[in-house]
Amino acid sequence: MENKKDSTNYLHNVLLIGNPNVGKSLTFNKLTGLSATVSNYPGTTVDIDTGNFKIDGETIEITDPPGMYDLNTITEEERIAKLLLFSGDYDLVVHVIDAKNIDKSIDLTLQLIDAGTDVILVLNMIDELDRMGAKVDKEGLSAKLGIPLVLTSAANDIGLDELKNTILNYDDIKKNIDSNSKAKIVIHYGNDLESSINKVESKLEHRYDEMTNRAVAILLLEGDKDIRNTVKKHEKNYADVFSLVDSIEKEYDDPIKYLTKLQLSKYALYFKDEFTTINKVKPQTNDDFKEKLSRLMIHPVYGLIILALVLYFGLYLFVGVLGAGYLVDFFEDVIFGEWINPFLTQIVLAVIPWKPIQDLFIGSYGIVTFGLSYGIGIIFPIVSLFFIVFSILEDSGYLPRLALLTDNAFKKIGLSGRSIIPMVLAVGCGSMATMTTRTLETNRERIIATILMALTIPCSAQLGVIMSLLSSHPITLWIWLGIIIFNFIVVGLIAKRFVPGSQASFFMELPPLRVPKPKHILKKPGQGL
Ligand SMILES: Nc1nc2c(ncn2[C@@H]2O[C@H](COP(=O)(O)OP(=O)(O)OP(=O)(O)O)[C@@H](O)[C@H]2O)c(=O)[nH]1
Ligand SMILES: [Mg+2]
Repeated sequence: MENKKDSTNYLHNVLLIGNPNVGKSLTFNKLTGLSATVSNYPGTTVDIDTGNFKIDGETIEITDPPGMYDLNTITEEERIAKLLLFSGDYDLVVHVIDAKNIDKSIDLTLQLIDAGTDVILVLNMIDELDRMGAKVDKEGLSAKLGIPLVLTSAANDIGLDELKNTILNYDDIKKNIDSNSKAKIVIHYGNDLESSINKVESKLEHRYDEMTNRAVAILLLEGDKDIRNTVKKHEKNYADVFSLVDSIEKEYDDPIKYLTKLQLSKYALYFKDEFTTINKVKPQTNDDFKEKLSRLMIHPVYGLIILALVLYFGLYLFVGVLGAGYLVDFFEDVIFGEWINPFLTQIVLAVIPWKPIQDLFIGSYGIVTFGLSYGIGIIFPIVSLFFIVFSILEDSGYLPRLALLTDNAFKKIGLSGRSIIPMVLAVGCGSMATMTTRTLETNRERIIATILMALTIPCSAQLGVIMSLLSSHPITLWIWLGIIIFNFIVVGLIAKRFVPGSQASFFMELPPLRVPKPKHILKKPGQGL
């Protein structure tokens, strides 16, 4: 393995990849000490985070892109990860998968192995597998795949040192596996597809260094547009290659992408059956309860009742009454009114002899007595409590269920349920939420969602001001909420009418419901403020 990135400061440039919501960002944070956003819904990371860690005097650079399901990507943010993978800038890939869903994710590991990529497989969330009572045959799986394998629980700091060591000593560990494993898996897509792949591969004249020519041929046959661009750059006779690919595609009744996926899923099931005991364990009672609650959350009637309860307890009672009422009073009247303001007023009067300059700091419009007491005394408690509710919603896995519940209503304004996530995030911070519209499937949905966020949804700072103004008359809060909803519907209907494009479909994997960790919840207000 050679280090392909120009920079020589790093022993390895590691790319973390894997399905959305498997714990890549949490692993990244634990390895680097940084704080990339972590949430329990697919599509949290929409940009590329880079950091590094030191081990045995070596520095290792690590990159955390958005999640992707497959090398054949659908959304823009999935494409980011794929393009990094294609860039050849990384000499080592760490593929993180959810240990419970090995059969749904290991096909990407197989694609990577088949593409000649240096890859370490990480089975994360091993705590949840343990709780199910299931086991993984770590050595057997590693030997069969022919790659290093680490079992981790990023949330509980398990396996992270082993992961660091495996990255550091990748070459030796890999050599060892190669010399010991006898029956390493070789991907075979069936005779017809293999002969088609060979035909395309033999037409390629360039030697691709970011992946094998076989992988390039497979991606071409699967109709990947990005690989076409790469091939166009490197092959003089790219037109012949493309026409060969097009003619082969016509020989098949089904899209080749579907056929290769089908074959890979068979391998994936084999790995799950052969190297784990997941199929042999019974679901836990705790899981039964979560399953029932999950079903209620997406039920058209009970789901709305749960939503009303979440709004009432989370937003109205916790943020509105406790935050905007009691806490703001306490901060304003006691902390600033009785302690800070009188104390600072005394200091200013003693130190500054001129009234105009004194007025700059104290009095009705002073920076301290007005600016600070309103900024900190009012906004801080409301926004902090808001972010606590927010992170409970994010970490529990409620948001994707809300997305499913609201899908039908959202379709009426040209969106899909998926857009509820940027909408809810917009209440936290509009600009951050605009970034997450990247996870939406169509351009039209992205535009409509952005228009709605910009025109109708108040951000947390505005919310703080409005709540503090209106909380003494709760009825006005409900009127205000009604106006926001009215605006939302009207702007949505107008946007649907005028933004061109087709209706977005809805697909979202439901992550398991989890009790959020207090440590994560308390971290979020800090990131949000
Ligand atoms: N129980 C458990 N939960 C975990 C573990 N690792 C991550 N999580 C939780 O899984 C959820 C997803 O974690 P993220 O780190 O945001 O996942 P990601 O892969 O970066 O997701 P995207 O950015 O959407 O691609 C969060 O709620 C984490 O707290 C783990 O080892 N065990
Ligand atoms: Mg992430």
